Amino acid sequence: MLPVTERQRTREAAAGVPLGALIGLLAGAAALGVAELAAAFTGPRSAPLIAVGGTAVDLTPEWLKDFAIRTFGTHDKQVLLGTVAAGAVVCAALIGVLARRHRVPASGGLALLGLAGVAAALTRPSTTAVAAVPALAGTAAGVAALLLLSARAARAAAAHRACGDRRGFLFGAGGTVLVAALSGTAGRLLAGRRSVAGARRNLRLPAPSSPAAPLPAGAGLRVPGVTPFVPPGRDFYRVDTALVLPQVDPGTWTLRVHGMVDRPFEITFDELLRLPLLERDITLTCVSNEVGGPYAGHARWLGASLPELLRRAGVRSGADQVLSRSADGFTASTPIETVMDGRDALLAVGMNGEPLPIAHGFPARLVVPGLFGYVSATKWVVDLKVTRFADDRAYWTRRGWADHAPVHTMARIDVPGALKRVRAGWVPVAGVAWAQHRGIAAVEVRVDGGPWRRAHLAPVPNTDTWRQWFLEWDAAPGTHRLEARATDATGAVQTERRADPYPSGATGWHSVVVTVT
Ligand SMILES: Nc1nc2c(c(=O)[nH]1)N[C@H]1C(S)=C(S)[C@@H](COP(=O)(O)O)O[C@H]1N2
Ligand SMILES: [Mo]
Repeated sequence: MLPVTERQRTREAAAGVPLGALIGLLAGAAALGVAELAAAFTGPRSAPLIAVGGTAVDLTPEWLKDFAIRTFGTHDKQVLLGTVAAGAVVCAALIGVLARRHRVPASGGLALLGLAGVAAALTRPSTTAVAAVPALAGTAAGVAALLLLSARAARAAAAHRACGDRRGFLFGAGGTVLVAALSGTAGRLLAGRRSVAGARRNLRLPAPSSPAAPLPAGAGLRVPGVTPFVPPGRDFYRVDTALVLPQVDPGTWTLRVHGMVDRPFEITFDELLRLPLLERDITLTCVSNEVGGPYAGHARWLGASLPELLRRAGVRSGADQVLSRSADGFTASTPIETVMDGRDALLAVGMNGEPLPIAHGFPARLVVPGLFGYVSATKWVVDLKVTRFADDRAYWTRRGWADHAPVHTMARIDVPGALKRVRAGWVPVAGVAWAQHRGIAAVEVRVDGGPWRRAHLAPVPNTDTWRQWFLEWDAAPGTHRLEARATDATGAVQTERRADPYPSGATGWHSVVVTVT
């Protein structure tokens, strides 16, 4: 072997960095591919990146979550998973570079990352010990690939690029890519078979025993730009903590009703469909919605009466909360008093004449008119525990959000849009307003702080839905501020006081500035 000069050594070490990074990335890919395959059997939430991402969601402080929702909106999940993936890429590359010189510490580093994946998977709500398997299997594959590839790369370098040894490395690298790609793809395909999309398609919902009255003619204004009264399913806002959609099979679904009750029971989906089903128009809103924001949606729901189910169980005195739990461990605490006060609280199975979309809770969810979603609208619901606020907290209330969260009276200006330019003359000003279960009695609009003018209100089927409103504005050239406020049917005027969503929902008047030319 030729003597190696200092310069050669430095040059080789530098050249080793990209190769090291490549080795790290290949080992990381093998780890994630094998983990993905294992997760096809143990459930998607046990896949390391998803488990770490889910843990990150749960540990994120409220201010950062607020910022993420505000900045990325409903793309917050993609941004989070992208960040976790980018972190994994950087770690894998660094470990690969380290492995060129120090194989044992590098393997230890990779094993530590794997352990973080194991810890994240095991501490997700509603999991069992098998959730550790994907991260463990992935770590084993990753460490094996790391040791093999760095050993072969070292041998090739030592033999000064003798052809045979370089070939050894290339075979190893090719094999690793193959393992990563095959296991990853197989994992994806197998996981696809867990999808309940087929079960949803085959499901026929029974007719309601209590149908909703037809929507009054004109409930939806035909003003371009105003939200449709019943938005198409894909436009219905979605807010939840699920990084992968829970796939809950109606064939094995049960709902357990227990806790402070005289007669705990469990029902299957077939039994649920045999109960009297109510069809009701109810608008749902999210506590995270900013003034003027998009997190409100309306649907015609089909479901069993929630108070009826609680009466069947026999709520004991002293209980003041229903703690509902979803298949993926999310929980919501709903005041029993509200559920039992005569409003149409539903254990819903249908949305707009179809089974619930998977993203909106298939096969069953709660809907309680008048409460924000986080204290009432548990999707993929599998468990109802009758309890007390003094004893049990829920996912968001544990993080400081309010226990009692009735929706605030809110008017939103849909047209003209903020910062839009409009032609001088008669301009339609229109939008939606909501005060679920109290009802909207008036919407008023003012321009540049002038006198309030009453808007025309579209008819509504009941007090649990949003209401569209409309006004013609004689717009003069210049820049103008439009403000809207609603009055609910108890006579209370929407408060002007600005509040952030945290901890009990945003308040204040929605305003838009427009330029008239
Ligand atoms: N399982 C589960 N259910 C959930 C949530 C969740 O994170 N997980 N989020 C709640 C919140 S905060 C809201 S506003 C509504 C939103 O329902 P949607 O996604 O159908 O619009 O679902 C509620 N139900
Ligand atoms: Mo929400």
